[in-house]
Amino acid sequence: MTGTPTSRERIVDISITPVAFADPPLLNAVGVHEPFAIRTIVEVITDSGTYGLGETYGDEAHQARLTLAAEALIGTDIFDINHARTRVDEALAKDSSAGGHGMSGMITDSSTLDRVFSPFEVALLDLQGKKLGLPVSELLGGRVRERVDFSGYLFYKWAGHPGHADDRWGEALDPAGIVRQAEKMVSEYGFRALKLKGGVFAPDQEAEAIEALATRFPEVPLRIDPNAAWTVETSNRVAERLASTLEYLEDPTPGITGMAEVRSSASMPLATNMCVVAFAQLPEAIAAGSIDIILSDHHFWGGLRRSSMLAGIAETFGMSLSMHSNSHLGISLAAMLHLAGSTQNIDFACDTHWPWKNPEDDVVAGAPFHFEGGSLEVPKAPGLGVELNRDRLAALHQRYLDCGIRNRDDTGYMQKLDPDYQALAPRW
Ligand code: GKR
Ligand code: MG
Repeated sequence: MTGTPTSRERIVDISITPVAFADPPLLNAVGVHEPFAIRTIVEVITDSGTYGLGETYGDEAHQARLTLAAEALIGTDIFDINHARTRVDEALAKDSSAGGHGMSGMITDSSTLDRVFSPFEVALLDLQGKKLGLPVSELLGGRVRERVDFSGYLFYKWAGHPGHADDRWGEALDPAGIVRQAEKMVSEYGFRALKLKGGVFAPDQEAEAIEALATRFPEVPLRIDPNAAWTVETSNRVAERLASTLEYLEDPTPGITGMAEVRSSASMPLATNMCVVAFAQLPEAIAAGSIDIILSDHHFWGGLRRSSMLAGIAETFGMSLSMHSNSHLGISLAAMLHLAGSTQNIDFACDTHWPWKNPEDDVVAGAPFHFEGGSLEVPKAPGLGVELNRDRLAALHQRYLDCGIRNRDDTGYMQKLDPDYQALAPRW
């Protein structure tokens, strides 16, 4: 017996809207976050008048590629994701520009096609879910968990942007400051895992911060991520010092070979969102034995279905998965929840920058996310389960126009304040 065929639904319009939202002065291995983080909101509209949403980086070169892709996607059936990807691939063949990775120089090897196609794929899944009355998690094979655990993402930071009032988090420039920040994050969000963004101060000071966290939160799994700021020797030394303290060590040193060297002597698992960020890098990294854990990220792994494919590859080769994040808004968070909610081998609490933005700075309607015990529920409404608030979209777009930031540039911002600053990898 066959079912009733549904009518086809095709893309008639796509809008690409850059937005900006306030971001605190978070320090990392390449500098410091600028006063505003930039993102792009992708809205795909069909001939039935329905819209699907995606969210991605805001850098100018990336936006130009999104526009090329959007033009190529007009007329595509919302269920024809494979064909849509081919169209975007063909459209990008006309592009010879460089840059636009959205990562301030930290991660530049991701696949351009996967990075550009991702928000369209998410929007198509949102549309499919709306048409079928099913949440995206069910289009990805069904939920394996109803709630997704997140880690509290700790950053060294200044009290406020230079020349501006202190933000609500205050200063964290030493172990005591990091512990204070962790206490606030745990009390507000209930996180049951903590990650420290390192690569800012000398490795021993950062190791001391991890030890202070371990003393204050003895039951909480801890991670540190210096974004490849350490040499192999330094990484080995810190790994030995923190052998009994870390759940995993994230990107201590640059490159597939360097990571393999550290992994051969470190006792804890090694994770990456830097040396393996594209399918093409997997064979070499697996052969070299560089990593135990891949931090997946649908924004650069080609969307949600390709991230599910990555999960299958990780399972096949005995690697675990966790999830990477950058400064993001609610559309990205919803997509992350559907992915993590339907991926069996997400074995660790996922990263999110969510606490670092003001709650009212978003483009989604209402306040759909409620942390309990550091976890969020996977949305159950059709599609992504979030709707656009057009007033807020317009306001954040206006802020983008006003703020003058056109590419994420943590190093350039730091150099305005400290002209001698250099982003070095490795630095120690
Ligand atoms: O937001 O400064 C930051 C982070 O350093 C981010 O850009 C990284 O991509 O969180 C990320 C990571 O895990 O490497
Ligand atoms: Mg990382």
